[in-house]
Amino acid sequence: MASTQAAAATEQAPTKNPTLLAWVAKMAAMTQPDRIVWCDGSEAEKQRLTEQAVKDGTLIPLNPKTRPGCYLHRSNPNDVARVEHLTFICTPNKTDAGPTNNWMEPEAAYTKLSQLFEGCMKGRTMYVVPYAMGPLGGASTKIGVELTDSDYVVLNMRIMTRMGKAALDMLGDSDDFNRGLHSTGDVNPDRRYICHFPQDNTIWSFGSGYGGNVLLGKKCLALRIGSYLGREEGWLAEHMLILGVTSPKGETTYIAAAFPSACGKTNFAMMIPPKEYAGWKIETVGDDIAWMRPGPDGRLYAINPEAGYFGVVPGTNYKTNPNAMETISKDTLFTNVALTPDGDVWWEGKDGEVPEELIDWQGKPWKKGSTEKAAHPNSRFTAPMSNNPVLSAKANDPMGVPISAIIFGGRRSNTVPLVLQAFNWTHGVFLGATMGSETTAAATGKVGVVRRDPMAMLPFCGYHMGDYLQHWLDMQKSIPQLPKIFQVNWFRQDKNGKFIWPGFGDNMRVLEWIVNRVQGRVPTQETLLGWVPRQDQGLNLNGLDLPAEAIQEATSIKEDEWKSELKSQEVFFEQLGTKAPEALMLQRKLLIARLDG
Ligand code: GTP
Ligand code: SPV
Ligand code: MN
Repeated sequence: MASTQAAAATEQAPTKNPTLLAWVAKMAAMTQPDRIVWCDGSEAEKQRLTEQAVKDGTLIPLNPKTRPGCYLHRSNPNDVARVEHLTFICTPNKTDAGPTNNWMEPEAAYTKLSQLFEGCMKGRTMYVVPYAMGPLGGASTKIGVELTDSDYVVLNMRIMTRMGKAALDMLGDSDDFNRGLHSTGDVNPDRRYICHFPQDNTIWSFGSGYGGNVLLGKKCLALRIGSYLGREEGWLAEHMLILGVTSPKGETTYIAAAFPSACGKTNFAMMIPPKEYAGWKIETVGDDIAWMRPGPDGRLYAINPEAGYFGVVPGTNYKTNPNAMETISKDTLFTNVALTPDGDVWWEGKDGEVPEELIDWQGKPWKKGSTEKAAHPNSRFTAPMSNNPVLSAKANDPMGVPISAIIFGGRRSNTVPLVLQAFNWTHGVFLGATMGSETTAAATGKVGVVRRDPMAMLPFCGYHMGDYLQHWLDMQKSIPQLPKIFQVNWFRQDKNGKFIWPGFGDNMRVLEWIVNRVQGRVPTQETLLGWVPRQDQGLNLNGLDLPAEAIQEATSIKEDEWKSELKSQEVFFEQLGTKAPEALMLQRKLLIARLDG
């Protein structure tokens, strides 16, 4: 049986790459699929897979008049988000994975997972999915091959990456590709593992069919393995959106921003400025991941390694994010949203009336007024970036875009002010390193608990967090024209638990201040924490219907809150032990001295 599979892997293969063929044959011998299908990324293949997915119940076709080319997928209710407690970094030494990652010894992990993968594809098809992370042919672009028994994964990878023949052609005979193996298995959370082997450029994922656990190019390769490679090779793999903001004068500034999962990257990257900003334009380069490296002119250049968006659905509407609404109007896969009687999709926070009756995300009847959510809070859309009305032409540029500012932003109901600018790069790294954020539905576990999420990378850093922060500090030496660093918080709440700042399009007001600071146009006010907008010549609040006290509250810095914040930061730094970078400890001391002084 095994040798037949090995032979089949080679016979039908559209490549002669010996390393790839040998690896596919070896994985097939272990998993024993009935069939091996090499994916070419063609339209015909998409149609064939879609028809089959509809037939086997994986996809439900939506109304072709209201949602042309769109489908609904319902995942297993036990499998609706990333599983951080089942995600492992498998390095020979435990210290290399660091205190913020789960660790398994590589041989032990291979042995354990081999037992699960052994024969798991019997009666099933193994798809061989070659894909590129980054524009085809780009110097920063990386190739991966994902072997999977899920047609849903193939259809998603087709949207999220440059998938198929083109990626295989780019690989040629090279052995430099990420080896990804995935099986949905029996979707049993007790037999679910997402294992990364940075030294082998390998990812094994078993027992899930959901998003970040299984679309291996995304969090697993582009962030966990990517961050590991970035440290070795002198670049940064980050959980960041990338946008271009063009002023009425035609000056474009590129900005990268790290917000934790479900904290506003997609929304910020596609924002439409308010009407007071006639002539300003925002264009999206990326909405989730940035790979950044020093360019020949001394600036830091960023590419978006992805080709699509796997975005949060709830809360998306024509007021908050019209560009996302356009993006998901066609050729989109919806996961875990509700179904309307006329074959459209619905979610909490969608425009219009709440429908009287729906089929909820689990396929059960749902009535208006129900206390249960109709769509899962982490329901997602998968849409090609080419659907985005404000897609930047640079999204396909292998060189990427020069970054002038980096923003760090968490979800904090208190403590962190609307915006501030770091005093310098080291202080900016300190702001990123000490980021806290309230947990969201993007990962399983309790929602709304503040945790340290340095640079929004806590779940995605593929090596020791202390080394990662040191790498950020070290990058200063290789970037002569450093981006300026900022911190923002859209999520501060009033006494009644309501967001104070209107957010979404109005975030343009903060963005304009950042652009003006970067271009050296506005004066600023120094505070204990950093530079903030001045009362005069500060934020443009024209047309904003917000009382002065609210602005005051959103931007306030309260010393008692900062004293407890510093305690929480201390716990985090203690966790890093001797790997807590000295420069950051000094930043901490300076801040304490300022607060105590
Ligand atoms: P991942 O894809 O998980 O990495 O998330 P993301 O950072 O791209 O988050 P996204 O933009 O999808 O936003 C997540 C949630 O935050 C949605 O429910 C949004 O409606 C909400 N949100 C985004 N921006 C703002 C904002 O400026 N203010 C408020 N109050 N909510 C926002
Ligand atoms: C995130 O959780 O940050 C995401 C969604 O972008 S997932 O791909 O599922 O990780
Ligand atoms: Mn993300």
